[in-house]
Amino acid sequence: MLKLIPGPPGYPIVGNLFDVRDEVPIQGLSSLADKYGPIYKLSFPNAFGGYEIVVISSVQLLEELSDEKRFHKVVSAGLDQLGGDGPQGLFRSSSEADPDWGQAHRVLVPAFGPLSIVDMFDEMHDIATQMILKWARKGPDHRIPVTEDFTRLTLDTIALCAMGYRFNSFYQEGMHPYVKAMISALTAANEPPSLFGILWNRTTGGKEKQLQEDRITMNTIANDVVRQRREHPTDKKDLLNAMIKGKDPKTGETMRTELITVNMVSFLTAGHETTSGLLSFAFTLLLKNPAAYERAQAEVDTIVGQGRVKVEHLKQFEYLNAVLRETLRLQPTAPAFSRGLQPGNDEAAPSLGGYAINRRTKILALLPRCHRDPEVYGADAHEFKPERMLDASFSRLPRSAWKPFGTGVRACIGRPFAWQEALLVMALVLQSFDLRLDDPSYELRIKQTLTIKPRDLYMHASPRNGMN
Ligand code: MNH
Repeated sequence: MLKLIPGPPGYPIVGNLFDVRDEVPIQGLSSLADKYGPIYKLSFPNAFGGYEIVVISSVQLLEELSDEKRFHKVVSAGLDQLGGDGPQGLFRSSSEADPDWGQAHRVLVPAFGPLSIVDMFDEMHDIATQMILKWARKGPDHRIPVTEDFTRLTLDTIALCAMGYRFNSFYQEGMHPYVKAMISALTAANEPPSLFGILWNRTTGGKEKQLQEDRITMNTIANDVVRQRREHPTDKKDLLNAMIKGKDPKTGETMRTELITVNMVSFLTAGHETTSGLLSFAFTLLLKNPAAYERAQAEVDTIVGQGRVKVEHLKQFEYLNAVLRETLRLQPTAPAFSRGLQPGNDEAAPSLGGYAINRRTKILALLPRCHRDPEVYGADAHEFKPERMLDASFSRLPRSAWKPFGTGVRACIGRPFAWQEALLVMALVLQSFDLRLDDPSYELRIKQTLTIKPRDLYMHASPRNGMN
């Protein structure tokens, strides 16, 4: 006999709308988990029959949800709004059966593989050095807006590595029109839906027009870059050339321009916010935990000394690796992902964890909770302890204990890219500066757009001796 999923009662017409209207949506969802447990249900009735979201918060449930035979990715409302009509990029494709997803996946998996990423190291180093120089020039009294500077860094890095394009964010106060449009689109997409929107199955808070304009701006600029590359071919090893030249091993076909453009836009978007958040959280957590900070800096000093950070160094950074893993455990910057029943799943009575679900149920894996499951991580699950993420213990964790990059065939394609970039930047910053918080009593607060970042975080950087 399948059990019924508990959940807040809700109201007529609006259902549970008011239960999730938190300024930081994942915090609202987490409080509900405190009240209703590791699996609960929210309902949103509307003129089209409505939908149901089931929120899960334990490693065991996440393990079951990760079964690719039974479940697959479904596109959540937040992601859906970013898109628009026309072909879908990798990220937003609603089905693995979509031939556009299949083609882009097969063409891009090698381009995102560890070997190709190593080729991007020098360009990553170029942009990271721009940030280091800026901090050094501004000196120790400068109040570094941490999340803003890391966002400049990650955005410039993905644009340069993906398509040889320089936004030069460290050399200007104003924003590039692409960046302006992208921020505006991300803000609009994050607007909570109005009551009207819920009733009419529209997920944006009346920002349709704004989103439309922003999408056109981004597409036009990206399309222009693709066109210019086609007119002036290069042999640069980047994602754009991989898409222009790559033949789908299954069909032998190359990607059409429209699809290349839409994927380019999705890399620029998916490829910067999460990594910027990761770096911001990593430094916050280190600054709040001086012993970990010292161990991380000592590792860089031992392995690199005062010379140039090289790609060969990265795999020796065992402790930095653990710091990044532990950061994404506590603060998974893409804090949730959605799955639903696999179309081919013909279970007569679909279920999850012994609870009844239905064909259209969206299941949300609430990562900050799953990642702090006391069954797996113990009573100190809320504490920052990179030691528990060193290879020896990391490899012994249950498979679904750490899923900041999602799961299955739709897991993050940019993981090796993000990891190389984050390790390099950590090493360069720790090698070059002694850091301190602007407000020594800063307590971590969270700001959520689609991703999460620390709010109001400022620090100071004093150049260390022998900086180069
Ligand atoms: Mn990324 C998918 C997290 C960096 C490009 N990414 C995902 C998913 C998660 C995720 C979670 C799965 C989402 C879902 O199931 O709905 N990504 C991250 C994190 C970082 C990150 C935490 C950095 C830290 N991602 C990057 C970078 C790029 C990128 C960098 C590009 C350069 N991610 C993608 C793409 C997908 C994805 C593309 C979609 C893959 C697919 O659906 O086939």
